Amino acid sequence: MWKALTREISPNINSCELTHLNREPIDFEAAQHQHGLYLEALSACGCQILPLTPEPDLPDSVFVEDTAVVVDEVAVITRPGASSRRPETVSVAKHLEAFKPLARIEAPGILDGGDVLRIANRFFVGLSSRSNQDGLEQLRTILEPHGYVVEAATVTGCLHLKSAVTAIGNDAVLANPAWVDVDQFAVSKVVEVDPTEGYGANALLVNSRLIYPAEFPLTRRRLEEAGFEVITVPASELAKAEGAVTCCSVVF
Ligand code: CIR
Repeated sequence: MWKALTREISPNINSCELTHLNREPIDFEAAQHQHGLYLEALSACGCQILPLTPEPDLPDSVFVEDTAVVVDEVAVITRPGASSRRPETVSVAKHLEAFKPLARIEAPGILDGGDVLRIANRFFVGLSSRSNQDGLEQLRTILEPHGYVVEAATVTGCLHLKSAVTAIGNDAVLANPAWVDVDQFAVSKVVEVDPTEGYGANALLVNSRLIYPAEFPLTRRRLEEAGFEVITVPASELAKAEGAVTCCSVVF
């Protein structure tokens, strides 16, 4: 069975890191409600939810994706680019060691899971403000012996590579071409976001279905017209913290 590592939202979410957005108040209760619907969507897609220990003092701790990259053979504990987020990895490592051998990204490497795009057995690492060449090379050293390919990707204008592009199949991506050149992924199918929905490139693929924010109906229509099954969840509150749907889980 698929497993989804998740964590409840910190009551200090309003002190989250922000890079590209201006701070807007996040309604904690509304965010919790939306997060609950997200967990339901994960369950509906066949995932067993694995809740991590809450970390009320770590504002961004709901965004577990950034703390680990998990494949069948190994769980890679990252070293997040924002130093305020590094303590989040302690509980994640403790939880994942029950399931997989662990490997770790070490200083001076930095790597956020949000910058790690997996398309079949290829991994693309966005060299952003949160992930560097050293982090990429460490990830390559860990994953290549298991048959994966790890490459760099260029991204601009947004926080993470997966703000700009996500995998929606083994040979297909959803992308915002204003932030990323999709040619670098060499896939045969590209769905572009509607130009008015720049933040709409983040979809979470689970068991052939896409968990997708309700806030981007025009892009949703594009996905459905292209034949994808889409489950929408309201995700407006955590979007104010620069989080989207992939960010709130590690699915393995
Ligand atoms: C941060 O800046 O680290 C958080 N406020 C948002 C992280 C979102 N994570 C993700 O896209 N994977």
